[in-house]
Amino acid sequence: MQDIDRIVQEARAAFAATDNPDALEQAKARYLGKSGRITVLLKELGRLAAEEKRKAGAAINQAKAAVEAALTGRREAIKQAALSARLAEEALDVTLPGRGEAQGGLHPVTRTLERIERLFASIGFTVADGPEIETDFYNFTALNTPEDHPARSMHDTFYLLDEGGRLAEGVLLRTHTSPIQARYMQAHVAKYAGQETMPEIRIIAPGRVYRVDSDATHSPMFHQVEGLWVGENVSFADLKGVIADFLRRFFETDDLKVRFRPSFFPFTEPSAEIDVAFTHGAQRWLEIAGCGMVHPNVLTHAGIDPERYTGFAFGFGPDRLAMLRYGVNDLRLFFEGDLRFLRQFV
Ligand code: 2NM
Repeated sequence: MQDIDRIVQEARAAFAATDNPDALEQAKARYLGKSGRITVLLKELGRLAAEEKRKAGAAINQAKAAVEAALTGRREAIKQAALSARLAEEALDVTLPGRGEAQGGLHPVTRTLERIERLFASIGFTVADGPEIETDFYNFTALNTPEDHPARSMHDTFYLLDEGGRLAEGVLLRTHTSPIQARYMQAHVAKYAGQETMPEIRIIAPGRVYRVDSDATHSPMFHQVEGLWVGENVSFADLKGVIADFLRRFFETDDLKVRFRPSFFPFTEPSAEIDVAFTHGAQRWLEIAGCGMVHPNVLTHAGIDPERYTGFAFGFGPDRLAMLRYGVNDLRLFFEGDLRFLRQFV
């Protein structure tokens, strides 16, 4: 009987020493399995006399029940320990503050574009757009730019490759937004074909443009806003009035000094650069846009009779305008996507 009590104690100790279900089942087999110590005792009962058998049998069954109880208890304890460990590991701190919703905002160049569009809309201009991958025809030919003009060189313009890696013929990334105006004029003429008079064209064309250029004041991608007003009796005086009025409203300076300096563009004649006077101590003239009277060849390409209609066009760099308005000295900052920079304008 001493033996039996010791076996029960050993079984309890063996179960207590396990810390996972597999080890526990192995320990169980050593006591209750086919050749486990309790099972062996039960098998040996047959050799005893009847009286002895009854007494020993009762004691062994009691011991077996005790071992089974210890086993069940340990199983439950291991299960609870595993659950507690998992609860601790996967604990959620519901008292942590939330991350909050990120506040979005418009890019400073977008805000500047919208401001320009709003100011021109107030004097009857609508917004037109067109593709960023342009044809050689709309980007250059329709705009009176000769075949040998430097703007057409690989050095200045991004050309495209076809699927075989060869230069794609006749297409490029637009180098200005003027092709929008060339397309618009052509479509306008088609729309009013056969009518006695063609309504005026008054559009601005904002968008991304691309040139092979990169430094503090040039980005390979930048923005332009071009404007076009075509009709009967549209003059250079109208051009000066519209531009000067726009700049005074844009910079919120009624006595802003604006200067038109003779220049050259293939698509306008005469042409001018537009300078604005800024005074930081001394006065400085800053070039802000180009403009001119639409060249007769450009009107003719669009199907407009240059003897009857005239027009003016101009082109601004909204990135430059945004730099001036917000006091930014490196253009590239606008296009690096650094939120620490961009957040300042929201
Ligand atoms: C500029 C300067 C001068 C311009 C010309 C045209 C078009 F299509 F009518 F011919 N669009 N934009 C133009 C004229 C653009 O940007 C500096």
